[in-house]
Amino acid sequence: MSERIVVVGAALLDAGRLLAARRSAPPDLAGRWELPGGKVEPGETPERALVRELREELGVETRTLTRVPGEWPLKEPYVLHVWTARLHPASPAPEPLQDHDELRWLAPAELWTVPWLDQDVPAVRAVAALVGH
Ligand code: DCM
Repeated sequence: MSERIVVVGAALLDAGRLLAARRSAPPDLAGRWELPGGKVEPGETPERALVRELREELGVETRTLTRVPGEWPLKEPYVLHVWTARLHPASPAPEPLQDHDELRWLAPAELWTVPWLDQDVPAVRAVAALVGH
C-alpha cells in the first residue's frame, strides 16, 4: 500500500484573472495547461510548498490565501490540492523558468480556451465556482 503524496497547485489570481501554465515536460504532459505547483516535501506545509514551487517555476513571490475545497487524483500516489494565491505587490511578473513554455492570464470568459490537463479540469471548475468565474 502506498501513501498518497500531495501535489499543491496554485489558483494564482490577479485582477480577476487566473494564471494558466503550459507544460513543456515530461513528454506525456507537454502542451497541456495546468495550475502551476508541485509536490509537498516531507515536513513542509502545503502553503510553504506552493510558495517555494511558484518561486522556482515562475520566479514570483506569492502568498497563499485559501484552500479550494476538493481533492483530485493524479497519477498514483499523487493527489492534487489547490490553493488560491496572489502575487506580492513587489513580485516580478511570472515567467516560464522550468517546466513551462508559456503562461497566460485568463479572464473568466477565457477560462476554457486552453487545453487543461485532464486531471486539472475538475480543479479548475472548482476554482471557477469559488471565485465566481
Ligand atoms: N501535476 C498535475 N497537475 C498540476 C500540477 C502537477 O497533474 N496542476 C502533476 C504533474 C506531475 C506531478 O503532478 O506528474 C508533480 O508535478 P511537478 O512535476 O510539477 O512537481
